[in-house]
This record gives sequence, structure tokens and C-alpha cells, in this order.
Amino acid sequence: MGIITPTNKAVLDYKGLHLFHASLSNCAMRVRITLEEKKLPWVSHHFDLPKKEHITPEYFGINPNGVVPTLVHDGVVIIESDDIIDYIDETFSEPSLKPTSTKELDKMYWWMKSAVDIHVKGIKTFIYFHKMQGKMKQSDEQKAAYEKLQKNKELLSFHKKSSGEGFSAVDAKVAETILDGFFAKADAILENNQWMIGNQFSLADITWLPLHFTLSGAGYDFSKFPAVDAWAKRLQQRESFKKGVLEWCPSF
Ligand SMILES: N[C@@H](CCC(=O)N[C@@H](CS)C(=O)NCC(=O)O)C(=O)O
Repeated sequence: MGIITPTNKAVLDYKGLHLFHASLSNCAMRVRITLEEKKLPWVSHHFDLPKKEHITPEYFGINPNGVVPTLVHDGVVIIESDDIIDYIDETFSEPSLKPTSTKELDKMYWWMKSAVDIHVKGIKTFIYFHKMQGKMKQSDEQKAAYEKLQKNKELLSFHKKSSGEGFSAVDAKVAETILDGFFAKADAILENNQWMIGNQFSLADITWLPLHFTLSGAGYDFSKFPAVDAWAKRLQQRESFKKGVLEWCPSF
């Protein structure tokens, strides 16, 4: 999606970098890490997701899916975490967080897009079942407000299920199988490489690192993928992880 035209025109006057985010959102962690890697100052607009602070007409007027993150840069509104971190890297070139060869760039984008593609069916379902079940439930009033605002069918049915019968062990197993497929592939790469792509820390690492952090907290067993685990432990030493993740969410 990338750059959008918001219906809430108030943000068009924002100057500098403004991030709408949540401490425990893995998608927002990607953006905070990228901002820290670039050492960019930014203004925080924080939501408590379990309190449903993001479910307001004002916020849906900024992000039509009503999810975090959203970046506003000098009045330009960007949604979708993969597009946001790409926008930051394109706009603020130093240090570059992308490989230069076309082949490696294609691989990097494949990993970034894959994480976004499996967000609801894989990541969100696994985390909600193992960690959030009950905590993110909407009250009848919140449910009515949400169903009026939300136009995205995948998110509507996800939250309907989450607030209704909840996710089943079968749903969680399907999610785990999806995740296993991607982490097995990453493990094979990281057995012989320091980074996910080529010889450089890139947006692919930034995209997947928060998944290791949050999925571990939700009980996903990374001992199956020791090279992924070792890669995550190395990246967690970076200042950008400490500031962009741990300062907001010391443990998941
Ligand atoms: N594809 C979106 C997914 C964003 C998303 O689902 N964010 C979650 C937190 S990681 C959220 O805002 N959840 C609250 C909700 O679904 O109401 C992205 O990559 O930015």
C-alpha cells in the first residue's frame, strides 16, 4: 500500500517524523528499529492495543485498516510496516539498509513481503492463541464500533473470531506449520551466513527479528532452528534493538 491519502486531514500539517505505534506490536518494532538504525528523531503517538485506544474514527481516518504502525513524514502518510521501513531507507539513505545487487534486493523484498503476507494467518493467530486469547477480546460496545469502522474483511473476520469462539488448537497448529516453513528456510540460510541476505544487515533482518522476539514470548520453540536463534541473539546486541524494542517492550 505504502503512501496513502488520509481522510483525517489533521496529519497533513505534521512536521518531521511521527509514528503511530504500540509497544508490543511486532510490526511497529520494525519501524522503531529502522528509525534507530538511522538515528532519526521521531514523535511518538502511542496506543495501548488491549485497551483498544486505536479504534477511533480519527485513527481509521489515518490508517484505513485501523492497525499500527503508521508513519507520517512532513504530512506524507505511509502504512504497512514493510513499505514504511522501505520508505525510511529510501528517504534517509545513511546507513543503507539494502543490498545493491538486484538478485539480493529481490530476496530481501521476498522476505519482507512474506512476513506481511503471513501476518494474520501465521503470526497473529499463533500469538493470539498462545498469549493474547482473552486479552484482546472486544466488549459488545467495542465490537459494534469496530465493525462500523473496519472495512478490511480479513481483519474483520479475525477479530470476530478472536472476540467470539476464539482460536482453536487446530488454528494454532496451522499457524505454527506456516511459521515452521519460513523459519526452516531462514535457518538453512543463517547456518552459513551472518545475515538473511548477502553480507549486509538489511531490512529483511529488521523485518524478521521482532518475530523471533514476540513469537518466543508466545512460546514458539526456536530450539528447532538454532541458526535463527543464534542470529537473533547477535542482533539483540544492537543499540537499535535495545532502543527500538526493549525500551518499549522489555519482555513480551
Ligand atoms: N500488514 C500490517 C499489519 C499491521 C498489524 O496487524 N498491526 C497489529 C499489531 S502488530 C495491530 O495493529 N493490531 C491491532 C488490531 O488488529 O486491532 C503491517 O505490516 O503494518
